Amino acid sequence: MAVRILAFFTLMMFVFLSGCTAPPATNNTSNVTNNTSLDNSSINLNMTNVTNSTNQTASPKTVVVNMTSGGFSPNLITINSGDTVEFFNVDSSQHWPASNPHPFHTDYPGFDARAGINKDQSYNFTFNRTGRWGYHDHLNTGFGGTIIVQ
Ligand SMILES: [Cu+2]
Repeated sequence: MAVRILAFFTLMMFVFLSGCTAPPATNNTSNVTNNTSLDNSSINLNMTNVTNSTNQTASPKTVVVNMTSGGFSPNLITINSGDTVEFFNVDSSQHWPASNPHPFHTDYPGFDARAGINKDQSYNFTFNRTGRWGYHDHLNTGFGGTIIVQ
């Protein structure tokens, strides 16, 4: 009789202990699953950002600088390498954008309209070299500007 009571007691202890330990094991498993899915969404967001910044640098753009009776407007711009600047003459007088220094235009060889630009005409130049490029109006040397190429 004492053996049967002991056996019953032992059996009940086993059921009790296994009943206590089983639920936490299940919770741990679901926590691990949740953490994994959070990591995946973080990785996906980062990949989306990389794709967007690649697209922005891959498409060159054209930025307009007006040549007015009072000089270049705007006279300071920042562009990306590969972008084009369109110098558009809105003035009745001719203007001639060219790299500094006057009169040799040697800081950025090639950046030189080589002639006066008439009203409603433009001179386009594509900047492929990074740096801070000063320029002036070869016909009105008091007018100047800066193009930062990054
Ligand atoms: Cu000049």
